[in-house]
Amino acid sequence: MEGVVIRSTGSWHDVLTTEGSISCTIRGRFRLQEEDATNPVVIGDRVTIQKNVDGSGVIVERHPRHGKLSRRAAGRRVGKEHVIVANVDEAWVVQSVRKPRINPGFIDRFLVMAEVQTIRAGIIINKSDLLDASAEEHIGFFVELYAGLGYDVHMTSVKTGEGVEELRRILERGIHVLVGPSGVGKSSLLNALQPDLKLRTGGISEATQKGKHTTTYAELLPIGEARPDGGFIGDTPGLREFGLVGIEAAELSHYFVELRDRMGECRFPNCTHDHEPGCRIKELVEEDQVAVERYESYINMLRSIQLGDADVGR
Ligand SMILES: Nc1nc2c(ncn2[C@@H]2O[C@H](COP(=O)(O)OP(=O)(O)O)[C@@H](O)[C@H]2O)c(=O)[nH]1
Ligand SMILES: [Mg+2]
Ligand SMILES: [Zn+2]
Repeated sequence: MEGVVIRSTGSWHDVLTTEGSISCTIRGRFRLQEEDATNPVVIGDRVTIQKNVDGSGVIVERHPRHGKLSRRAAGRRVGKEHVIVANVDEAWVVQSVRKPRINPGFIDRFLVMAEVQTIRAGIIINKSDLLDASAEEHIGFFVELYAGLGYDVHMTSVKTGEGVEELRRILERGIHVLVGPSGVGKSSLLNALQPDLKLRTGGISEATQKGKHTTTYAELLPIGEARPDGGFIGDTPGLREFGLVGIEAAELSHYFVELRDRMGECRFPNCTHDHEPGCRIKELVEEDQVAVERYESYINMLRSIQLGDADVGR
């Protein structure tokens, strides 16, 4: 029997099958297909199970993964990765028009993370009901910028319902993750998409929210009908601290889609597009062919990497 791991609490894994959810352990001598990863089974994994007479189950095989979302393993063991959600089809960064205002640095770090992990990425800009004339211009600029780079961009409002149905049609297929700072409306959006989730929203200051109300185990929340081949949103404490797995300063520009194909035009092959003479990327910024906002994000991330502090998602 096959299914998808929808909850993981350490030694027990809930596997959603066509017969419902089954609590499973992992077979003792479970063979790891990827021995450089720290965890054998995570939410999103497609697995084969055997049912026990008492109704529980045993995971006997993990199917090959695609689109996994990982972070560096604790202790910075080089090369070791810690997968937090498997088989991610699309990762979304959630921002809001105002309260809090859009943070392009956050978006760009997230997009780099998605490019590193070769996961399709999208941007949700919530609270479109708060658009006024000045915000319209500012937000419109970023919508065009990111859509022009090839990312999916959606404007939504939980208050008016704008864009919510459209988003539901996307999220009810495949495995998705939502990442975003506190207060942008992630929980409100999920409640609007799936009212039976009843997630807590707003009203708590960011400082007090940190200790309380934290997800303590990893879970896939179904969007629409709960079926093994249905749509899910990954919800895990690990999402708050994922980072760039072993990324080097000299390769950072590979993960900026508009820089990727132009780097060969710099004088030095290992150009970091910072201080080097003959840098074509800096010319492109001056010629307005590369957005200065993206270049600034690039330089900020370059500094983080050079300082050994390359975590994103905070
Ligand atoms: N005006 C407006 N407020 C919203 C919208 N979505 C959420 N909010 C409010 O924003 C605050 C934070 O929402 P919440 O869902 O808790 O954000 P989270 O921290 O990202 O989960 C709450 O007071 C919500 O009522 C929206 O589309 N428009
Ligand atoms: Mg929330
Ligand atoms: Zn350069």
